[in-house]
Amino acid sequence: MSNNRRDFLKKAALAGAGAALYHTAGKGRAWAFAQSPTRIRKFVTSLPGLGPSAQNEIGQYLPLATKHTINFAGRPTDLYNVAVTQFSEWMHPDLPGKTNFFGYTDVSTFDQKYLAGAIVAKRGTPVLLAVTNQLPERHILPVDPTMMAGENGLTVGDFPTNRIATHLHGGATPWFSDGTPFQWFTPSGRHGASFMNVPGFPALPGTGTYYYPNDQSARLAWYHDHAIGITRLNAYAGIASAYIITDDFEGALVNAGLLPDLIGIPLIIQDKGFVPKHIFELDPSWRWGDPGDLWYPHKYEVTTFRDGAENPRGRWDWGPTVDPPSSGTMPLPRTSVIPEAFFDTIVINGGLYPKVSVAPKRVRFRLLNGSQARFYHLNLYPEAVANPGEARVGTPGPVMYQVGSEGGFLPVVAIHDNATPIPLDPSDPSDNTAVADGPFNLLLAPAERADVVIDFNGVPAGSSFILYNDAPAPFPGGEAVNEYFTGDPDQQQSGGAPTTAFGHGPNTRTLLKIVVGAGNGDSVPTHTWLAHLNTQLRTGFLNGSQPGLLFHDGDPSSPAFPFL
Ligand SMILES: [Cu+2]
Repeated sequence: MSNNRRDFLKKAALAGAGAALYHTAGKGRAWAFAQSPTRIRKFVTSLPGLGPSAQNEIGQYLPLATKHTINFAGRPTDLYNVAVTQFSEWMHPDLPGKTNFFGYTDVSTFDQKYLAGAIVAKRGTPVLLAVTNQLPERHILPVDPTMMAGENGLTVGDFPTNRIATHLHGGATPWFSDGTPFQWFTPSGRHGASFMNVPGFPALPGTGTYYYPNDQSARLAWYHDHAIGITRLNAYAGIASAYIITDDFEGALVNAGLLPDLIGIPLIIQDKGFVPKHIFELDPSWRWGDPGDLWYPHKYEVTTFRDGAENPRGRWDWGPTVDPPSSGTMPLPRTSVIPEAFFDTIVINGGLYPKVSVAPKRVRFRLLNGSQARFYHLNLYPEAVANPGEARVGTPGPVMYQVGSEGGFLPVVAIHDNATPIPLDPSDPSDNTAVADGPFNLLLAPAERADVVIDFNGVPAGSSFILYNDAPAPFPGGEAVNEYFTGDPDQQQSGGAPTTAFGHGPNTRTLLKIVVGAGNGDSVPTHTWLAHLNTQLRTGFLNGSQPGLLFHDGDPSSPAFPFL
């Protein structure tokens, strides 16, 4: 342990004691909830891109995994070797320290970065992925030891916390490679009941091997951890990366000029909380990361105590005090899981409130909602000239043409014209409830993807836009304590954050700033492009670019998509 850290812990312990006294005195200051530092400037660092050539001002980028071509099971196969390790990274110049993560890293480059290990796969060419577990014994986040984790009542506390299981989200994968919760393994090779390496591709204890046939159409998938009882923590800690499947249909669209490029700009959108310097004033029982590290809820703050008294800082209903009460509730553990976690700081590709420059043409973005629970309802608005960093809400920005989703290419382009704010349910006077059926602009639930071409043709150089989220959290019935925006009400007395200062986080609305540069636009006008693209998407769809979707129960007389 470094002197600095020991010093910090000592000071922290004192601060914690002080806060606890304050709490006892009834002044209401201490509870087990914290907000990220309030002086993080928005839109000062650039969006981390794919590969070292796309790094931002503070060295952030998304490293690709290294491909080795081998012959396996009689077929050319792409082999990737990654490790899961602990590392730290500067995420923003205004954070009080580096952030500790768990995450994938390519074994040959050992380039440890947040969301590293991106894989670009080709339809029909299988991928063999070998994952070596090099995690330390201690988890960087609060682990609830009482969660179910095995047979006969075994819980998380009965097992090591450095268990991993790699799941390809969106992959059509054989069972032994699906990385389901009981397929976990530890660095020493201890493993869950259904762990199994790829037949014919064994590995030493502490490594798991996975076989992905890639017998599916082009799309953005992602791989992330899925170990029983700690999936929420491992994925939030960073054990996740992109897995892009390309195919010939997509390549032909690129060659025909109907897609700007094969990969596009990834936008992996997540919400995170970062430990502030004064963590022990906010959250005296916090005993995990240092300032700058990831924060995670660890205490189940009940809305109503057992004696019926309301908890003004409560966040979650509790079995014994709901109506009707549930029976068999166990005592709340000291370090507890909570139903779903929302955080106050938006991170895209690991960048906090990043900015990105684009040419005045059609630009392809690959969106993934990599958040645990937060939905995003997205509109693109012009940046307010008089209020830099804020959006001119209600003024539509360049149209977003959605060409694909987590299911691959759509049969027809979905047009999001940025003229549809979240529809609010008038029966909730607090304006925190969305109409669940829409209409929506672009709505992304957790783990959903959107393949979007934004049309910047004709936009004057120097124009800037804000990708703006107005989805309640939870969705559709939200709570104000989970929403952060400039000038929001001070909610410190109800377990929330102070007012967000202009130009700074926390903010869950202004996600990304897009600045349009100078240059030539596309030679094909957008209405012509759209007509041609729609023809190709429809033809590709009907020709089986998406096998298995065309007919109900395989019956050709019953088309699933009569509108085609
Ligand atoms: Cu998943």
